[in-house]
Amino acid sequence: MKMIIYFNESSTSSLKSLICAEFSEKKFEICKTKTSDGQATSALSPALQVDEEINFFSSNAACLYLLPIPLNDSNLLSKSSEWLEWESSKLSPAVLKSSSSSEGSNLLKYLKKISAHLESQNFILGGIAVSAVDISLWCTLYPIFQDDKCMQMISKSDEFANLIKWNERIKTLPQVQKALKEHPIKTISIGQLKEGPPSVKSAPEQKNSPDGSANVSPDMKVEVAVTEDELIFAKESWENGMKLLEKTLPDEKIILPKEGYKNILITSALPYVNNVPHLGNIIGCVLSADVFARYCRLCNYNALFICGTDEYGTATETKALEEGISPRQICDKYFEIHNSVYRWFGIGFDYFGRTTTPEQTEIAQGMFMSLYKNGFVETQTVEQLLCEKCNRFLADRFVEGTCPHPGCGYEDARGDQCDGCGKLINATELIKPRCKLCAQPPVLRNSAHFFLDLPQIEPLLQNWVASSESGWSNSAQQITRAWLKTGLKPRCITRDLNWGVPVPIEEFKSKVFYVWFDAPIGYLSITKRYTDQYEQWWKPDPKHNVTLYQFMAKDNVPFHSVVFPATLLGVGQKHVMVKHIMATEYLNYEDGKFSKSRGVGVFGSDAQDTGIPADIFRFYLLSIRPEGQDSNFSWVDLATRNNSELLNNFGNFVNRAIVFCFNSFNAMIPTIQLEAQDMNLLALINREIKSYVESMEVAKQRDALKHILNISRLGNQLMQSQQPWVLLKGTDDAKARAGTVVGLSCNISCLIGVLLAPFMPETARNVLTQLGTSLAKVGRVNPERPSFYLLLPGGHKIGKPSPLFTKIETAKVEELKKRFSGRQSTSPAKENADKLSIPELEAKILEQGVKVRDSKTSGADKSVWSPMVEVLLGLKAQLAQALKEDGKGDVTSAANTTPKNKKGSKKNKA
Ligand code: B3M
Ligand code: ZN
Repeated sequence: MKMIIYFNESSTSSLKSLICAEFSEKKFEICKTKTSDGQATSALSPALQVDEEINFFSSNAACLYLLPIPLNDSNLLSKSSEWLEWESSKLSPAVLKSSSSSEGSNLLKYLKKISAHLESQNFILGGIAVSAVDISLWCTLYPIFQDDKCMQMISKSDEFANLIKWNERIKTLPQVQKALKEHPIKTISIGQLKEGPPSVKSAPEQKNSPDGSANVSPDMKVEVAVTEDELIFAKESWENGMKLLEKTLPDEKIILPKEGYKNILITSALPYVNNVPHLGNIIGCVLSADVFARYCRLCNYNALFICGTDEYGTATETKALEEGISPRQICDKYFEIHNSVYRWFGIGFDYFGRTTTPEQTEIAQGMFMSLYKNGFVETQTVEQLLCEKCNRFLADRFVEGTCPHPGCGYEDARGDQCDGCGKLINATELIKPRCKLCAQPPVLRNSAHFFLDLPQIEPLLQNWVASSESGWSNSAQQITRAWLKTGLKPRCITRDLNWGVPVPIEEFKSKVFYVWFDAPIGYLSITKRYTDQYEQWWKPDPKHNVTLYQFMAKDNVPFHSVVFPATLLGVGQKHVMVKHIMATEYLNYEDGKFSKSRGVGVFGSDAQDTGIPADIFRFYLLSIRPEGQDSNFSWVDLATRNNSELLNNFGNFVNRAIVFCFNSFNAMIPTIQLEAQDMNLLALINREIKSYVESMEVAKQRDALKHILNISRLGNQLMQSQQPWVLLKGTDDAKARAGTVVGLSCNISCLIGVLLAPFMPETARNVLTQLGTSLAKVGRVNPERPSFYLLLPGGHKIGKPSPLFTKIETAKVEELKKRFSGRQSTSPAKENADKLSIPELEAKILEQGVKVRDSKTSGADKSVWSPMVEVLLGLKAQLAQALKEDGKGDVTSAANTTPKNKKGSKKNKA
């Protein structure tokens, strides 16, 4: 048998095979892989070669070959592979990081882990003898054991006592002594041992140099150390990665679950139609869900992304009254607004529907009937306020009166809350209550309602939560636990309203379901509008293994984690249950709250009117996505990130790569011949891709974005250290090297284009088009094996370069800040555009009154004239408001007409 150990005196992994070879007592030769000038002869020689044909590229594999674990102990075998895996994926990178960055790594944590593990045993795997695992770990830690400062530091703490003893034990073994004596190792020096975040440090903010290039000093080489395993993996992936991808999913008109694929169902909370969404709403659900859906498509997951407007309930009725149109008209109007806003933001729903459909009625009623039959609903009588004049039960916010709280006495308290003292109110306790619409005093009436019997479903629910919550975002888990801790009470699921899904029980037929009972059913009914095969997604065949991801803001969590799941469990038809609740915190606007009424913040089509592209908004919103805590939108920050991260880092790199290829290589990707240092770069890029995938899988989209930007930083460093512009003027070899650098840079640009596609779809398309390719051709990520592979081979023809981003100037920032800072700065013409004058309102009221009377006298059904009445009431409310603003109103409580109001009204008249 002939054994060759490839030895590199500055690599602790060579030491591993050397020591293990001493233990094996076999004969071996040494082949040095570094020449005297310190250059590696080959970045990729094996660690060990046996009989000229078996190559062990990984040093851990070589150790196991030389110093085998007894094969009959499967427990020991699996433990040893766990440890070795940990050594190469965690420990070794942490040691290297401590040597190459001042930022600290997880190393201390790992040392503690090993030390604690050695508490009751002499060696890592127990037993009386040293194993390949001990040697592997020990060699990796060798630089630390050699470093006096490090040793001083760790010997101060008892936590490392076992580790120090273990070091002594191994260091003094004769085989170890012999190996070290004959082939001493040059160790890297370890910086200060301290803990830090595990990702690559981002480069300092870059400024433009005169030639427009990022200002990275030329000697700043890409020389962060990587492990040998990472190099092997990088080479293998670069060459074969493209082939490793399975076939791309066929593009089908209707997406249904497919056997053999990951079937992913994605929903975004269904926005109410009573408002125009603001940037906080957009990042909270639709945009986050869109990024996830687009990521799934990159990964070749079979994903369906569903959303739509939530159209029933008091909120819609109130809005209708406010605007003087019918609830149906409100829904139609706001559905269009939401739809067009999302279209502008590039939200790629597979289907965007709405809840006021026959499908919704059918499914909601069906689910209710199942609950009813299964005994999970009960009736209770509730005291409610009825306005006899308006012939309607009054929702809390439709009643006003005097605050019942002692010492307050505020006369304009609302049925849910008093604006005078801020306390919550029970509508039935208001003193001198009056109907908000007609000012008549309402009467108390009993009304029977259905309640969902949550206490009865609770045991099932608790079980389900316990088995599912691990896939939920942190806040979703906390909110749910808080809900469950207090124990569940029955919840009322019906209302005395017109605008909703009718309750399908004879005695209740004038009532509708509470909006939160039917809203989540909207997910199903909207899917049914998309395909009548919708049950394949919502009541999936187990063989399809459908996984449900739901995106929402944190206030929606209890309905998705408790109430709706309880409904589904009560229905008992094996519906798919949510696996991942992805909840966001809130987004503030310039350190305050978004407020439509005060005109603060960016709403609806405002973003479009700024002239800033949708992708820039997407990028910015995603980079401040409120994941762990509330975050803040600021124009200055948006401009800064646009100008530094997009324009200067990413845009600059991609543009330089493409321009070089276009001008100096005839728009053709040059031949790429990677050198050892390029392999190092590939390995570093792979780390970023791996982190990107890990973050994206759990919707940590902010983090994922950072990893993409780290890749373009690495790209800039490549350009800056290799200077292809200088190489191009040199020898043939230098020119070939320039080709490699440019070809590699174009490939990195292409990779960034792909990874960025979920975040900035238009920009991605632009980058890929300039590179003469498309998402359909190269847009794939392999989540099983996240790595960089050759995307654009030598000879590939690229398109024309053009800059990706434009600078946002300070003046623009100032203008935008002003424009959206409050009502006074919005254009007055626009403000009043949809407000009618008093005479206009009076005329409309007359006209509408005639319509109602005609309709009633013609014997039309209530369902026909009641919406007309709503419109009439709304117009009246508007008139009352207008009169009040004009100072003419017969204001019920004169005391509340403050001087400020009067002043305001004078100004209005002027
Ligand atoms: N419409 C609340 C909201 O827009 C509600 C969500 C329903 S999700 C089923 O915040
Ligand atoms: Zn009334």
